[in-house]
Order: sequence, then structure tokens, then C-alpha cells
Amino acid sequence: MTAPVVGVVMGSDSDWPVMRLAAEALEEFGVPYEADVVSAHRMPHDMIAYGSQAADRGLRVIIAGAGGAAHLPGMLASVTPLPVIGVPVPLKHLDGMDSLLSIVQMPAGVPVATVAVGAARNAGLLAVRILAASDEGLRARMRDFQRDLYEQAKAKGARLRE
Ligand code: RP5
Repeated sequence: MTAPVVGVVMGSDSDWPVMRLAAEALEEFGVPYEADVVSAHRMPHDMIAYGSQAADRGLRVIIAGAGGAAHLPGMLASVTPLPVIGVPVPLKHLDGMDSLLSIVQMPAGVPVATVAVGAARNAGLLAVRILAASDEGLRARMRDFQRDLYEQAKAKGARLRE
């Protein structure tokens, strides 16, 4: 088994229907990942341990999703040198705006790369791009993926012109 290089973590298993889109994107590119619940508020000591140990365990990117008072991505970013991608998970109220603002408004010096509300697939793809910067094979697969996107967009235009 290949060791995971991306950690996909979330505040609750109720975030999984959104966060699994990140996992699926990683699977598409053959990137080994781990997925877990690491709640900032319900298991704060575990969260700090996860962030503190992530790089030494071999992870290279963390994707962290949470909803509401979404402190998980920012707190992980405060204790790891790894890039952290934050996914605002929309809850029943406020359309995910609370999640988005909790994640995106980080203090200077502690960045979290925040994707759009619910956009866990983009988080997965961004993690692939980060890894692809130092992995030629992955970079080639990302180029193929981008070519497919181009072809699909062109085909949509062609259908409209028919
Ligand atoms: C957040 O609280 C989690 O990330 C989740 O989005 C939200 C609700 O959690 P549950 O009450 O469904 O466990 O910390």
C-alpha cells in the first residue's frame, strides 16, 4: 500500500457528502490520501496533534473542510508547515457564508487556500496541482485533464452552433 500524501479532514462525518468530492478527485489522479474526522471544537487536542504530526508522517497537503464556525483549516495551518486548503461546508442556515468567512479571513502569515462554498472537488484538484509542481507524471495527467475540459467546453459551443 502507498502511504497517503494528502490528508482530507473534516469537522464531522456530516461534512463527508461534500468532502468526498475532494477524495474522488484525488482518486481520479491516483493520489494516495487518508480521510478522517478531526473536529476543532470537539477534539481540539487531537486536531493539534494531527496538524503537528502531518508533515513528519509524510503528508504533503492537507484539505480541511468544516461548516459554521469553521476553525479547523485555520488552526491546522497554524501548526503545520504544509499547504492547507480550506473547504467551506454549507450548513442548513446562512448558505455557507459563515463557513466561508470563518475560513477565508486568516491573519497575515497564516495562509489557508480557500475554495468556494462546497467546492471540495476543486480542493482535490488544487492539491493535485500542488503535488504536480514536483511530479512530472502527475503534471502530465493534469495537462490531459485540462485538455479534456477544453474539449468538453468546445463541444458545448459546437452543439449550440448546430
Ligand atoms: C462543524 O459543525 C462540522 O464541520 C460540521 O460542518 C458542523 C456540524 O457538525 P455535526 O453537528 O453535524 O456533527 O464543526
